[in-house]
Amino acid sequence: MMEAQLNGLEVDKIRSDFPIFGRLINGKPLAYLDNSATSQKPAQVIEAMSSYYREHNSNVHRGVHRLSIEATLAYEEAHKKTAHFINASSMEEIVFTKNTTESINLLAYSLMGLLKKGDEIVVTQMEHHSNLVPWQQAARKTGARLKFIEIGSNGELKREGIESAITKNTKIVSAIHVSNVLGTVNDVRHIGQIAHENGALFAIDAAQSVPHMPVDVGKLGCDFLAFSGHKMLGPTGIGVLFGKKDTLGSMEPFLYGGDMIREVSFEESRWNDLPWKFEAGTPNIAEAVGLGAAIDYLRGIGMDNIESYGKSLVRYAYEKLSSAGNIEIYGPPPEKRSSLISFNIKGMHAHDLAELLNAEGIAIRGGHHCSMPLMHLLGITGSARASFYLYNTREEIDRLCEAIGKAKAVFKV
Ligand code: C6P
Repeated sequence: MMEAQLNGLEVDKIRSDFPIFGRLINGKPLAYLDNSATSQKPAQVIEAMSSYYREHNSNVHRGVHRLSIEATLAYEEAHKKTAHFINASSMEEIVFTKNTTESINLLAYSLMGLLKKGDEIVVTQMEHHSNLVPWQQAARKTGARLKFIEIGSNGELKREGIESAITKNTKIVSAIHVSNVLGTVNDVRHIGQIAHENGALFAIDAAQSVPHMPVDVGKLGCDFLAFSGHKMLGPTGIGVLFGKKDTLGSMEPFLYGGDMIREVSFEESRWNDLPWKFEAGTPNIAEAVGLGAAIDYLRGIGMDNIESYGKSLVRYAYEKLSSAGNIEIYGPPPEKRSSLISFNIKGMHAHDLAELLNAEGIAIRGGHHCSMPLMHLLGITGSARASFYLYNTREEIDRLCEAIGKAKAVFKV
């Protein structure tokens, strides 16, 4: 099948790199369709982390002995790979954190000093809690006002809403790139232009875009970009905050302590160079190595190929699900979305559906997807969500649709 081909590589071959696909769930082959929550990990990532612990384990930036030098080189190499992956100018622009959530918290804390009463922070109405709650807190603590770019009925941001929300009083604009609920791919480049015309800093929550499409921070024109390793074949416990060198350089650190300092006296301290100024304490070294291996894997396949394969899967799923009947699909048409679909079967709770699908070996997510205000706007408390990645197949989507049919029969809807 044409679409099972990815840059000349069989999806079967890709699947064979992922040990978890050897598992049966309730006696059925695993159909893992919960990739927006977290992705599965190829043997190459697992092996890179295991080999780091078996052969190179030590602390970084602290020793002159052989293992410490090897660990430091591996850790710094992971920063360099990440910089190259998103086209940052150097590893100084790559701060490792725990995840997207921590990256955005770092930003909100560090930028709080810029804010005062009368200033504005602008986000969109489709933010994940990670790009909403930290800014709510920053606004509350500084007296700044939090404003929202509105969503239209098509699940896209209103073009005129961008221009009306961002004003000369706006100091920070932080926008989600790809919605984890609607799948909408936002024109973040345009939002960034308007932010900069008004003298504001511009940040992107790229948790759902970096794993699925080529992302180039130069082309997007952002000051900051946050994402998580675990959604892009990497391990949990490693996230990224990209920041432009000059901007990061002028910001206050978020956490204080070891490794982030250059010099300390009893009275005061001076900060280390970038990015270490923002990486206090012993970092997640093996996880950084794992992220580097995930990036190698993704680059080996090609982000363009991954994006087009994801689009072909979502188009197929959208068409099949739309014709299923008694279903409500949220968000824009497939050509305007990334590789995920949220939906509800009328008369069935999303959790009931997720449980019935689990009995068939199919993993989807049901719930509010950490986006309660968006759920409120949609007039629902939750949805089912199927999200795809490079190892998924049309056959798994067929299984999803068949299992939904069975679930509807059980619920008589
Ligand atoms: N969304 C989902 O199932 P963390 O947990 O920090 O790695 O990522 C947070 C996050 C931030 N922004 C967006 C757009 C996201 O989708 C997520 C994570 C998962 O949708 C878990 S709630």
